[in-house]
Amino acid sequence: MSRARFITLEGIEGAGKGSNIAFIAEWLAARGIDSVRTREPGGTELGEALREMLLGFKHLEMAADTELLLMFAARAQHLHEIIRPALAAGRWVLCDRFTDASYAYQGHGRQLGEETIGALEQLVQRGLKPDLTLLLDVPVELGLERAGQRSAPDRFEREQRAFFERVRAGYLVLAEREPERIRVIDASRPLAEVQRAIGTCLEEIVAREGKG
Ligand code: Z5A
Repeated sequence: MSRARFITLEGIEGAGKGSNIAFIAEWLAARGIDSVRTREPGGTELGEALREMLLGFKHLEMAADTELLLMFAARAQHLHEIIRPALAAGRWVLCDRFTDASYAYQGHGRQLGEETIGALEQLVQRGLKPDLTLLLDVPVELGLERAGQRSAPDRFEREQRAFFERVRAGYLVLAEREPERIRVIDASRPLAEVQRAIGTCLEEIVAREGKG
């Protein structure tokens, strides 16, 4: 059996992660590749409970460190219950956000720095990283406009524009550092064009997959 791959989608709010994850699952299914679709924070019962705390309005005084630790607590459970078992069973994992979001939002947005995130990443992931990360990049104004049309704001979406500019810039720094893994896709284009670009990245990873 060839090794299952771990694919993550990243980007600021409204970049189109939710709109494209179903497309990716269908694209893979059409090529006989079974996948599991999941998200962070969340993906497990415990993780979804943490998600409610993180995104809801009940804990407005939440400290940035607390936020970061809750993200990684949800991630530890997610890896244990969903991600590692699926990969071990040969199922590809498609995840709407993962640790790059912690670097971008907590490391850059909240300005906690990358070192702390790196230490938690090491502790919780023990070397496991996504094989491919699709960074859907849009200008902040467009992302927020799209997200605003979709749903009521969550705790993050109440942040000032400067916060999202730091998050976006943080993502681009990560992509520059790991260009092989993190592929930047201009998601300000029409959906069909975005999906063509995603398809090209998927073709590459499937071809690589064939080589083991
Ligand atoms: N977070 C964190 O801080 N640290 C972490 O470690 C993790 C997460 C893991 C989770 O929210 C929050 O947690 C997130 C970061 C933080 N902050 N917030 N908020 P989430 O990921 O569940 O929610 P989100 O990022 O806000 O998702 P979203 O707003 O739903 O964005 P999206 O999934 O990328 O976009 P979408 O729903 O697919 O699209 C939005 C709208 O735009 C929709 O109406 C689409 O039809 C439309 N759309 C999408 N693509 C296009 C194109 N190409 N053209 C035109 N219209 C489009």
